[in-house]
Amino acid sequence: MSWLERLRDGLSKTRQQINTTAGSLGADVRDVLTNRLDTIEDLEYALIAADVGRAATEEVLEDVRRSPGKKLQEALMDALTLQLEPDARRAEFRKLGFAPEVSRSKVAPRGHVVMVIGVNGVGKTTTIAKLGDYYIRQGKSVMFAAGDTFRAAAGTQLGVWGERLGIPVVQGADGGDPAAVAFDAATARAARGTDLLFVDTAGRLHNKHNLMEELKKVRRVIEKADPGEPGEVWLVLDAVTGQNGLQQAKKFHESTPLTGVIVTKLDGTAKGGILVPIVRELGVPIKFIGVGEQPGDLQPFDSQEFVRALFDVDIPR
Ligand SMILES: Nc1nc2c(ncn2[C@@H]2O[C@H](COP(=O)(O)OP(=O)(O)OP(=O)(O)O)[C@@H](O)[C@H]2O)c(=O)[nH]1
Ligand SMILES: [Mg+2]
Repeated sequence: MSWLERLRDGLSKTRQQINTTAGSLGADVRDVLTNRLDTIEDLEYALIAADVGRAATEEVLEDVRRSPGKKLQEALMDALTLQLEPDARRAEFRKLGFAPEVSRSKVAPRGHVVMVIGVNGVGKTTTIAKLGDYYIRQGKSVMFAAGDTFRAAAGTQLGVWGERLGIPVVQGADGGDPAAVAFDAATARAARGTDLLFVDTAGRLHNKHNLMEELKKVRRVIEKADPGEPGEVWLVLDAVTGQNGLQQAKKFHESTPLTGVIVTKLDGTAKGGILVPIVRELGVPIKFIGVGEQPGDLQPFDSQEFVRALFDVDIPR
């Protein structure tokens, strides 16, 4: 299965929820508004169940009502694509009444050091491996820092990936100070002139004060080792956690300001809509999405492609 098929497949549960209105998705919006208002109610329910969130759902329905000339599915897809745009663009395009053409772009990190953070088991370490694979293919030189000194096997896990991908890994002592590993790695990256350093961190709950302080410290020492870095702080979020994931993201963002979010495990959730409130309420862009356990299963995020996959509509290539 290609990653796109896996994404479509993964979003099928979310799609099924929206398809409570299946018979009506092909209908004209005008007809729905005059004869089948219950369809709008069904839609509202489905969007909320998919974790799109209240504010976004209201705007989506408003946009649909304002498009009597479109088919319901088309109006819905345009409105959802807009909800995945950053604030300024969203406001601008909602005024114009259509979705912007966005092309799946390469994600170029700002600076050289990317901190990768998140709660336990969301997929940080495997995502770092996939990112390494992605950027090597883009012709970049890459290093990893095994900054999870908490879980005994974590350094080995990243080490194995590093070996497989031919990416050097800066290791620390088990139980050692994660900030020390980050400092060594950031110093080594600057000295070697490597393009990108991805710093793995131990999984932590967003409500554990000490652990959040530890993240700030890791950030500070990277800055000390290499002023101006880290250029990026990416939060990895497991799509399966839905609204709880959104709460996590808010807490992490308060403690260590995020520059991007990576949503993993979109291959197994009915909560695909959670991407919408992440963009809206955090104002942080989604950089990549993960749809499986293989390296190629991590892909740069594209709002149109995502919405098309959600509705199982063919994507012109
Ligand atoms: N199905 C699926 N599984 C994934 C995806 N991304 C990661 N995983 C799996 O999730 C599990 C946990 O991945 P890790 O990378 O170890 O997660 P982590 O966040 O580093 O975990 P801790 O370091 O323990 O906090 C592994 O079995 C991964 O293969 C994804 O997009 N889809
Ligand atoms: Mg890990």
